[in-house]
Amino acid sequence: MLTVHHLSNSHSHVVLWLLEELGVPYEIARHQRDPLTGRSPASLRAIHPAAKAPTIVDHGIAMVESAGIILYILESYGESRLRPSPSSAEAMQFFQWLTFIEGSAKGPLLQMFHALRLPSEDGHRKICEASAHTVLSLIEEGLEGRETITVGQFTAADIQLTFFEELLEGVGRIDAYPNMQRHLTTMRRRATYKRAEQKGGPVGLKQLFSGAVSNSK
Ligand SMILES: N[C@@H](CCC(=O)N[C@@H](CS)C(=O)NCC(=O)O)C(=O)O
Repeated sequence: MLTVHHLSNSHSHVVLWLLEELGVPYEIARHQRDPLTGRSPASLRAIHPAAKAPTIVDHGIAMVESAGIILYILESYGESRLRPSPSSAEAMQFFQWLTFIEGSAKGPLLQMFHALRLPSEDGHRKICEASAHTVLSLIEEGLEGRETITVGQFTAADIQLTFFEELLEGVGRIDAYPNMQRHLTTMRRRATYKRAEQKGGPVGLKQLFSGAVSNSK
């Protein structure tokens, strides 16, 4: 059976949520963040040297990297659910957004988070804020007039996007992006999102981004 090595209050919530959506049986092995640094513990490093969440083990092999894990689960257990039909316009959107979030958007978001400690007139801070705004605006436009990031269909890309929006909320900037805020609110209402939280613990990134544990991502 597939095992999710679940780090408390982390990106591995998306894997629990995806498995809940698909109704795929899984086991959870729990790992706690270091209470001071927020970093993952040695127990997670023992499973995979990256020591990152999400980590899964299937077929006796440990795997990291959320977009790859999502695609692996869809391909192995999804039976064509939570993704558009192949070779369609929607499939192009789906693959783009699923990979854009961790590939192009998260780096600028985290750089902005660190730069926000600098004075507001600092030049480096301004550059970081501008480059984060560029990628955030693309996602915001992608959600314009839509409930889901792929036209007309809730997909695993919405699950991946939701965690990104939780990061943006944790950084304190989601108010500037109403479409993302609306999407986040809608996604949090899903029964499967709540079930994943019941099993894995709450997702609350504001506290993670505040003060002493700011080095946690
Ligand atoms: N690009 C990776 C990012 C993984 C990542 O940074 N995960 C965070 C949790 S949200 C983590 O493991 N933090 C603890 C640490 O780095 O020690 C992915 O998408 O899986």
